[in-house]
Amino acid sequence: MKVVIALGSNLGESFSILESAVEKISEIITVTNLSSFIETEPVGGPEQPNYINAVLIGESEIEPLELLHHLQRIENEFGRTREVRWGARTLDLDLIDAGGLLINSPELELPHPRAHERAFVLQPWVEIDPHASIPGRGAIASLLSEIEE
Ligand code: A4P
Ligand code: MG
Repeated sequence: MKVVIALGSNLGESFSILESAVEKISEIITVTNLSSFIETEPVGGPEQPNYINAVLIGESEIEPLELLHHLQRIENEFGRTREVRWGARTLDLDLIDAGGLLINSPELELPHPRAHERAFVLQPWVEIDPHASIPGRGAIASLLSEIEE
């Protein structure tokens, strides 16, 4: 199943954190496309540093919920030291889409409920898959141009 994962970091050595995260993710799924790492202004939350964001596409043999648990484990591998030192997260891994499945459980919502309104997800995603769409939301290129207006 084709899966889309968004990566973000705004504390610590964000570039190398994201690079290591991609390596760890590639131990679980076959990564087929990786976007550029882009610097983005924080959306929501308190005043905080800019983020580095990226999106990857992969081919997964495992179920979405199990994949989410792997992503959370990887977050924690970076998070433990991070939480002690910085009191905030250095790595956020969101599952954006998994084979177009619609899932609405407390633990996992697919497609990701906020992806369609976030340039920091749509822009790197368009770069690697310009014709992709979000089930129920539309083509990501159109969604991105609506935000940018
Ligand atoms: N969860 C449900 N569905 C999903 C899914 N599709 N993918 C649940 C991942 N997790 C999902 O996530 C909270 C809960 O969401 C989890 O328990 C999981 O079961 P979390 O990662 O622990 O917390 P969070 O990420 O702080 O919460 P939230 O509300 O998901 O935050 P967002 O929406 O991820 O926003 N600005 C820029 N420029 N770049 C960013 O990357 N990121 C955020 C975080 C805010 N502003 C940003 C960026
Ligand atoms: Mg998250």
